Amino acid sequence: MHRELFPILDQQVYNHPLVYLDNAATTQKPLSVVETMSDYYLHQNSNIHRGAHHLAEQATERYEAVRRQVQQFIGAAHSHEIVFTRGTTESINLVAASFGQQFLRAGDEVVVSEMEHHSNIVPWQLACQRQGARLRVLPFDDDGILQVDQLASLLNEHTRLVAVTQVSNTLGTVNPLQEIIATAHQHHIPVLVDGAQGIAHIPIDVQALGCDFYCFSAHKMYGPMGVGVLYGREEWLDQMPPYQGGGEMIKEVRFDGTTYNELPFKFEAGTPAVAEVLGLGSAIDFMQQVGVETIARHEQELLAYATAQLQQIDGMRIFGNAPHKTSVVSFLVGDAHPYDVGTLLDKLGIAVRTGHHCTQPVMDHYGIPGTVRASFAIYNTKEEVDELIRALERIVPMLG
Ligand code: C6P
Repeated sequence: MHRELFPILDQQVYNHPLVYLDNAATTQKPLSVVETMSDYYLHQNSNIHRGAHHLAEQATERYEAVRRQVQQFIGAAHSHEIVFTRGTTESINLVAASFGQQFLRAGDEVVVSEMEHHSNIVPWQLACQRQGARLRVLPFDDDGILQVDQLASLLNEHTRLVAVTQVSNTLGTVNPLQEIIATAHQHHIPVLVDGAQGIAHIPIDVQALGCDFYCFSAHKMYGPMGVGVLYGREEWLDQMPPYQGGGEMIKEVRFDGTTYNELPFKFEAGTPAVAEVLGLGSAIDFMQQVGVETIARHEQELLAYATAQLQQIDGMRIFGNAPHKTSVVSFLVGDAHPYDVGTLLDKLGIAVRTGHHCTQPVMDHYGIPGTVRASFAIYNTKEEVDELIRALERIVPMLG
């Protein structure tokens, strides 16, 4: 669907039509997003929030309009709860550093899950090391289902935060956020949700969910690289110290003491990625025009179709068999190394990701070095799934 809006898809790779199945790494961008960004540079480029001139005013207004657009898109109560960052990774690092400095003390605990991306593990390890706290891990079972019934037993009076992914980028599992958040909140513990793999596939309402923080990247939802969002509830963001110092985040700077700007500017030091923020706004327009439910329905069809076909291949092992998944299939075939499978697929024009997908604990769970991962977006077709299957049938015998 809507392939005509994505000119990049219309090309040959090694004399084969490109089949782009690496959407969990990054989606392609519709023309409207690219044009919004080039239009900004061609007609409006200027620094925001400071210039007293026409271009600066226009750029500031457009930048702030996207903040309100994001607020509505994810159902936040206030636009000042939307902080623009470089992406999910920076959003999580911001919370780990700032919340960690304010609320983590020696002997405290942070809970993450076994299926987290490294971006939702390492920042917490660093924060714990700095503060003398420790990380506790909620496991998943062999189908890739989080053992949420064990969460309560991990929580105690030392737990300061639960950080969990909405969707596993490797297994595709959609986690029961409502249950996780309810359990944590019963213990008065805030929850950070890594929405990197959720935002493009599931309608989000952060107030209905009740999460305290929600993080995502524009580039996984048809938007540009280099920009993302941290949503944080006002009551938390207000109490958290600045993450970075610099222009924009201050109220008064004196050598005998500096005061900080109000939300969200306290967390937006320096010149932001204005064109990228406008591109994010355009990506939200695209998703809303198509409809998040329509995107999800189409992807679910591709997921079911691909899973059924893959299962027909001799020696196929699919990792991640939760009943509720997004459009991600991770697999291994026979003894073939995932890297070899990926390389040969590439020679046939098929782009997949191979390796540990920045989730080494998931690989350790299964005792494997990595997987081959195919992931689908709105513009993928059943014919492309057929191409993948045909290619696998050709190359698997070659790899013994
Ligand atoms: N996963 C993938 O191929 P950034 O790089 O900041 O935009 O997103 C990091 C990130 C955080 N959490 C999850 C669940 C993710 O999937 C990702 C990015 C990509 O799976 C690149 S490693």
